[in-house]
Amino acid sequence: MISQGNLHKAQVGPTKIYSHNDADGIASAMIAKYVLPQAKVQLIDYGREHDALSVEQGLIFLDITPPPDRCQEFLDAGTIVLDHHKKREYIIRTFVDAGQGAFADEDKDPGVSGALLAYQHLLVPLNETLTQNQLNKVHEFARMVGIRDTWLKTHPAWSVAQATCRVLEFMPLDHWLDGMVPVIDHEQLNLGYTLVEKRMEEVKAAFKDAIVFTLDSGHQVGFVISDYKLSSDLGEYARQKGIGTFVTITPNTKAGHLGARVSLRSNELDVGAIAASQTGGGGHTSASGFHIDFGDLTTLTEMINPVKLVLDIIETNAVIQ
Ligand SMILES: [Mn+2]
Repeated sequence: MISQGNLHKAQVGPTKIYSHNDADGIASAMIAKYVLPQAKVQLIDYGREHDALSVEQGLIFLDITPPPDRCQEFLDAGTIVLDHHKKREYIIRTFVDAGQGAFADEDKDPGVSGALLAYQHLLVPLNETLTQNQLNKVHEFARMVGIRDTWLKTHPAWSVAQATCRVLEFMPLDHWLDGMVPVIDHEQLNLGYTLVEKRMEEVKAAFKDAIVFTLDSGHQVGFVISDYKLSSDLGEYARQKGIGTFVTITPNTKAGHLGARVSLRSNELDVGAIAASQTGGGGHTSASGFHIDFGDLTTLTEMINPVKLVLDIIETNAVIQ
């Protein structure tokens, strides 16, 4: 829970929200900003930028946790953390225990993601203007985001949930943070459906280039070099083709370093544990990610095979779900 005192501080003080750079993070930020209109919002991914975040007063982390090795500094500075990433539970719990956060467990609270945590722990206690009817609509919106974010594939609202999240990721962030009631309208939802169809075409095209390995345990692992945004749908598509674990590698360069974002999806291996074995990595049992830094671009001398590197990491750390 967030204590009354800490809620009050967030409301009156200058506030900065760091929210995860995905649909759930965007929805979490929309919901939080509605009751904290003065807050500045920055979307963030795990990796070098996240590791280097500086501690200041008035921080709120949504759908993401502060860097693990400096979590005490953030705790001391009064940072609020609302997150549901199981591999970071031990960190989130320290904030919860201090009255500075909330956690949702993927097994005990299925469907509860950052968006619903922001609804329950920020919007509801701080709301002064929304009617019960409007609150219900925001709750429904957060619920849809949670269904997609926690991958409740068999839920009857799955396709609404998918379209909701696609349109959230598609429009620029500013569009969602303009002070309106944090929900999406019919037109936006329809655009979401179109985007879901388009995404499916991209997934099929990317999957054609997949390389598949069989581990000693007999589990199959597929790889593509592609946009990480396709990773969840690629994982699902691969599963339908009988490949239980799927890895999307997205090369990038940041601050002169060559690196790659690695996104893992599986219904066989605990990919959260695999990601957690890497610096800055984390996520859920079935969906996780980490970042690899290959080194300074100007001093790299060897050819890098990111697929081999990630395959080694998986083989070393593979645990069956
Ligand atoms: Mn989430």
